[in-house]
Amino acid sequence: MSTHITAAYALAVLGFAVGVALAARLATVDDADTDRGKFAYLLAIPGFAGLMYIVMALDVGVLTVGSETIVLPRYVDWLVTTPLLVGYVGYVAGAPRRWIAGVMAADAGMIAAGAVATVTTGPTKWAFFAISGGFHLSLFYVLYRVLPTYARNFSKRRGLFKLLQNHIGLLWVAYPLVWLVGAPGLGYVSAAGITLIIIYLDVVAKVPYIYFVWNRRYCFDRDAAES
Ligand code: RET
Repeated sequence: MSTHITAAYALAVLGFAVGVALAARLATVDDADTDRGKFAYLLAIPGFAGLMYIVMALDVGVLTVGSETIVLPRYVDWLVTTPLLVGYVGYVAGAPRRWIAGVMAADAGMIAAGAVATVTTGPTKWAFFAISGGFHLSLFYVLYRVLPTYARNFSKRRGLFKLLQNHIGLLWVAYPLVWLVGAPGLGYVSAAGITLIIIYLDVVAKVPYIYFVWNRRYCFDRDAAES
């Protein structure tokens, strides 16, 4: 692995460390608020990503399956942390458990099918890409059509909900496009280029997300008092 890529992984680990520090403060701050925002749970997002990034920086877990290559820790990271990112948005919206579980399951399906698409070839690859894309669309449907009907009931939390909804809405469409132009798809962009783009996207998808919650941490309290 080139030193540039190793350096980018190391920088990302630093970024996730900032996310962990922020999430840790969020989890320990303001006595009674802690339960209402379920803040402790957010620690796992930059925490687990940081761990997988250390593994990637060490160049461990790059597997070759037939003619295809997969960076396994990347998919393990996504499989664990992206359902948490999207599930927490459901929690902020005040959605019932079945929708939170449903959107988390769709997300996990998207990542698992994407991993299969990455290591297969020919029609199988494109079938799994389509399955992953289908899960992606269903996730966006829940995010933009279902969750807002619940978020509407909260005056203060709604602001944080919209922020996280659009943060995901803007960033997450980039992933299938990057996959498409990279080696697992059409191969227009070099593996090193794709790796750098994904590192950047992953940090931006996770660390500012924690910051947004930190910034609006009191919204849970006020709405709880109102209802
Ligand atoms: C894949 C492959 C094929 C199709 C689709 C994909 C979507 C991936 C997404 C990943 C999001 C990752 C995030 C990481 C944060 O750190 C698996 C690339 C639809 C949406 C947000």
